[in-house]
Amino acid sequence: MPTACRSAVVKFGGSAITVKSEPLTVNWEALDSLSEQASRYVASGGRLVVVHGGGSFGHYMVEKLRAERGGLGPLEVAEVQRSMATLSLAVVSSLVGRGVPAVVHPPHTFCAGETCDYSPVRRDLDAGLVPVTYGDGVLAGGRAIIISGDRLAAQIASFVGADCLVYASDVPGVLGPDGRPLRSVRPGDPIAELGVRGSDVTGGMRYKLREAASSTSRLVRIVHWRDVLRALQGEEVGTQVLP
Ligand code: IP8
Repeated sequence: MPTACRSAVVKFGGSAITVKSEPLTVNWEALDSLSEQASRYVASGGRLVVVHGGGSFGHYMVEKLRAERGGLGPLEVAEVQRSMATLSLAVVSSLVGRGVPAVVHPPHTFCAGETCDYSPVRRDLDAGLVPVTYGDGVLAGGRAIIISGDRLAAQIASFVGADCLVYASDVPGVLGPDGRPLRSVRPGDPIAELGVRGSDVTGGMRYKLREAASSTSRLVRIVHWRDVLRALQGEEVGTQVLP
């Protein structure tokens, strides 16, 4: 199999791997498909880091706790972390079940506020493992900070020198104002304003584009979750994000 991307960071979007309208529900069809594609990529010699989003785990939990308790203190941060750790175990189980040596790196162990030290992720990647991390809640100075997986993915891609950064979504790419997927996009370009299904506490497509465009990877794409392997093989699927 030709591999255009020798090393890659793939973000499993929360919109893809969870059922956003159903609290705390994994979309196993999408997650297992992504794991299968990751497995084939790794078997072909690709170096891989997986980052996943919060979907109906992290986003739902943050919104619920804010509404019920008026804000996020230490106990609420612990509850957000527990919900994300639960989802990460589903991701790792799916990957390991397909022969991918996936290991979890909870971001609250290597991020102080929004400043993260990605050395443990690179160490495990260099050792031949597939590090898995995710958007999370961290406590900094008594205050909860929600770190987006979109940002972690872009920063890790730069830190480990990944050729490619691929965001897997539940839509076929970034949609233009006419509702059709764009072949390429820059952060300031006009795009469709999509209503959010379920909760989103970190910022939607414009935020994703800004973060994606900030990475040093030579190829950055936003694709439907079915098309991740094709993107890693160099096919022009989804939308290419330009700096
Ligand atoms: O879905 C959000 O991560 P994202 C994580 O990558 C939480 O933005 C805890 C809401």
